[in-house]
Amino acid sequence: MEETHLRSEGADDALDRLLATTCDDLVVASNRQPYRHTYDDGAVDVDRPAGGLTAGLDAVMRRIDGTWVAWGDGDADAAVVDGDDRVSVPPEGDDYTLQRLWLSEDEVDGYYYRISNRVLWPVCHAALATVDSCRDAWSDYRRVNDRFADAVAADADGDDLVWLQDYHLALASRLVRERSTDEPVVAQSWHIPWPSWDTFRACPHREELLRGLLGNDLLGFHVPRYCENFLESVEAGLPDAEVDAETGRVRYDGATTTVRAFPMGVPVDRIREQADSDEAVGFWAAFRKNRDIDPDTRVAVGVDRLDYTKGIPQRLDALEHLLAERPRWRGEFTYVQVGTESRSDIPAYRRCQERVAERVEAINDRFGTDDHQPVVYTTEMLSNEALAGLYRNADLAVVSPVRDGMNLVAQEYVAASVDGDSALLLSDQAGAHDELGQWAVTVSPNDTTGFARAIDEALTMADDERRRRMDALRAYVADNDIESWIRDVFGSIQSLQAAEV
Ligand code: GDG
Repeated sequence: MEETHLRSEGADDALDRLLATTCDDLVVASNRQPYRHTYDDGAVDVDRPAGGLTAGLDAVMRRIDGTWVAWGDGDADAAVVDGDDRVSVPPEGDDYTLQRLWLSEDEVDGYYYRISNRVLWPVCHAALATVDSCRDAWSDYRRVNDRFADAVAADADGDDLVWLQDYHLALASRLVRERSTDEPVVAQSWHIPWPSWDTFRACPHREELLRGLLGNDLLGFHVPRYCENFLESVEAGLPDAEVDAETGRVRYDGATTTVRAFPMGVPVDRIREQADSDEAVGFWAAFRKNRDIDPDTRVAVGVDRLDYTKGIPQRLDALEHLLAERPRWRGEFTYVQVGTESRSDIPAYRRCQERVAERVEAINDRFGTDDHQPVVYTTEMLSNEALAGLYRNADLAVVSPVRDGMNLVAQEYVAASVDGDSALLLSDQAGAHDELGQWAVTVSPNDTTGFARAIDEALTMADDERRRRMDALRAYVADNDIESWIRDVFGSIQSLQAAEV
């Protein structure tokens, strides 16, 4: 295949070579866009990807001159696109094309707020009591997937690769296939858990979702357990499908989908640099001073979107139990919670925000003094450098979702722990635990007593044991970073292509 779009080739850069030899062109589609234009005092401003998935994919797109299709949700987005709704990004580099889709208010409500976030999110996180009935919203979800598929198919030729992201686009791969005259390879990464069939069967749209996802040539989940759950769901939910659990292949409607696990990683080198930066040092010094965090106290940190799956109230219960049962930590221990606002239009999220604020206040009322607040809470969105400074200076990270996928915060914390002397507490309900659990201190998020004991254990762990575990975590996270994830996905696509020849 031609290497027409290779940008930065270096002898040692195997990733560039892999990207260039896998496809002529790459078309990525996701709900969230990598750059968002907004008005600020009449001038146009650009928001950039803060972290996680979008930043990782942006780095790939900058290496290939591809197209990224996404919902244009910025108030100045329409002002900067050309006649075909395209804009070159990043603004200073013109490295690739961002193709924007405009969604009506009704479409945003039905596709994004209702089906994506009030049906699929709770179903996949096994929070069935939170699933909304969502009446006629399914037609919006279908229509928006259709519009994404139209945009993608218009851009993708036979030698191209279409890479769909996440649960917002579950129907898109089949629709792309129906619309494409050539046959691009279609892959999809699912970034949240896939539940057992016994849970998934509660989804009102289960058959259409399974059929939609089987339009992919390659379907990636975070860990092998989610692949097994998906294959089990296909077997039970689509009697016409032939499932080979050994190879992870499904034959359905004349085509084959390969199902694989790709545990997602984080940009380790960049996070290490951020943790070492002057801004990180400055942030931590100022934050500690402004929030009265005594330099002699031990510090734990939690960083989460304010989402009911992240288990923040349960974590605060455990912290309160710790302070009640182990008085030695009163005045000697500070827990910093960064809780960024998320999906506030949804009642379950507003309840989560209120509950977190109430629990923080109750603990500080009970155990706080004039000199010391045991819980420091901020809803401010921190810069990546500030976040890395916080991670680096915390003795402990508490990552305790009631259900979660790869949880990037756990990995970012490890990457930023450049001094190697901190500890990670990790919920056994996170997919990340399948990978990192052997070196973390494991918690069961709803077991308040055991959770409090685990925090105490992490705080009192012998130095050499803590270092041994953190060294192993750091090595794992460095070996399995975001580039390695992308290499694995593209490597699998190449294997599929080779098998077809
Ligand atoms: C979903 C899945 C899966 C948060 N506050 C700030 C900030 N963040 C960044 C973190 C991290 C990201 O947000 C959160 O990522 P998580 O993985 O922890 O959680 P979800 O948002 O639920 O992500 C998850 C992920 O998709 C990717 O596949 O791993 O399982 O649920 O990157 O750093 N970043 C900055 N300031 C903040 O205040 N800069």
